[in-house]
Amino acid sequence: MRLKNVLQQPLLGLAAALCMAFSGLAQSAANPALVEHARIRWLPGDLPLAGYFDLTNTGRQPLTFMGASSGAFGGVMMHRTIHKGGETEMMAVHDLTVRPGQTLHFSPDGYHLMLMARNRTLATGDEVPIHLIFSGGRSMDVMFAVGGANMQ
Ligand SMILES: [Cu+2]
Repeated sequence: MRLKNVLQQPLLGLAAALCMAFSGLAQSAANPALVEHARIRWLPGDLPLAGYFDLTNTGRQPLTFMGASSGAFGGVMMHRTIHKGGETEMMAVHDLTVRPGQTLHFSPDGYHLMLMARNRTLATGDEVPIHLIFSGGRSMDVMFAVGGANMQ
């Protein structure tokens, strides 16, 4: 069974925090993201690794994913793989907005997290925490499972 991760509450001012404490509705409204199938494709040596996941907006407002960071890597970027005239290239992506009810599939043929400069040895079966950042000061920590080089 796969772990499901829900969005952490945003950083809040005191007034908003008090409001949250008395309102279950506000609290559920603060958790509009569901992340599933979080995985990293392992490659040898110091090669950058790619991270994939499925991101569902469970809220009623558009959800904007701003990128990620991880203590396990020197840098994390968001990329999109595109095919152009028989060539495959990657372009940097600044942010992605997910419509209410929409699931965005990060995959080898599309969006991915580019995980650079790993600062420890990783092997298939390891789990790596990655901090996913959303607009509005919201974020969530997700465990990514390291899979084999042929993983999709
Ligand atoms: Cu890339």
